[in-house]
Amino acid sequence: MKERLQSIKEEALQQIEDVKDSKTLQDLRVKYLGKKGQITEVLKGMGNLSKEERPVIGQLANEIRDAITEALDTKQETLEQAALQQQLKEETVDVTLPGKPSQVGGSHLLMNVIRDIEDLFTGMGYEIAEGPEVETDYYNFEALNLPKGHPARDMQDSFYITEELLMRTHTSPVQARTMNKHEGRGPVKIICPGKVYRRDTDDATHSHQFTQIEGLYVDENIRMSDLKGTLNTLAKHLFGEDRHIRLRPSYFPFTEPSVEMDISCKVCNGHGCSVCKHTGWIEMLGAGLVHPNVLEMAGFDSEKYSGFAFGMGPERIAMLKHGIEDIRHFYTNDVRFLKQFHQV
Ligand code: 2NL
Repeated sequence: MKERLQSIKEEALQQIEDVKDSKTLQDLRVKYLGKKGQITEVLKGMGNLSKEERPVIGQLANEIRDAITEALDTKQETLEQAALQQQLKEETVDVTLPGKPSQVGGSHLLMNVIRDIEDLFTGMGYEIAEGPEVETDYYNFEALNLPKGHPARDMQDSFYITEELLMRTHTSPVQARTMNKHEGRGPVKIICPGKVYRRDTDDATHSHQFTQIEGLYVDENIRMSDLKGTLNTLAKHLFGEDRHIRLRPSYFPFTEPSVEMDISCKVCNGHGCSVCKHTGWIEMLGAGLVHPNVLEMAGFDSEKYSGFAFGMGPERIAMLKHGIEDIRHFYTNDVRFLKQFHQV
């Protein structure tokens, strides 16, 4: 019986030693120590032993059971530790790895152009003025020297809401409204950015909705030279110090005299190429001295006050700056187009 117990011990300790997972270890615990386990089986046969042998074998059996129990417990501890280490290793987070980039939006190219121009003019003492996009016939046309029946109204056909209400065709009504608020006292020094609407058929160069920035400076002794200096500063800010400007006579109902400003072509440096249609110049904006009628209607004494005004299209500026060939790119919202100009 002694030998039997000894061999059980040796076999058990060897098997416990070789175990690789806790499931097998649990099976071994049952195999050796369980109710139907091998030690129990041996002890059951103790009835056949002599009185002298019984305590000796009993003690030996206890020792062996304790030894196996301890081996099992130690192994279990070892396996649990190993499992924990493995789990820690697998679940390690490397905080130095780069994170997943999140999609960040950016401002629209037109907003970038508008803000750039706003910054330039606020730096020269201008204020930014805004007004309604649904406008009265009076402010959109009448106050700008475009009475009902004036032929120039045809060039700015609009979307009418009623006979007297329409989507504004330019940002000039904001300037007329601002002048009114000044109750005949200068200076008025503002730029007006915003959306405007025209009843046009959309194509590469026309959009029924587009943006404008207009500027207005009304005070005593404002002259053509003030306008020219301001436009020169604007042109160089937008297109580079090496650009030149020229003013050509033009016509707008709300200015007299009226001019159009060209900027020397950057591609050919004024020598003529396909971009400037071999003229060396590219048309950029319209401007002029505020018509006396417009000043008077807004409550200013046109004998005392004078002013200049100019208007431009941010779409056109952006198209010239970046070589964009179709105005519809601004409004079809293809992110592949828009992303090229994102500013955060
Ligand atoms: C253009 C031309 C222009 C103005 C806008 C203006 C406003 C008032 C009085 C006088 Cl309240 N003038 N605005 C003047 C000349 C030209 O815009 O081609 N814009 C895209």
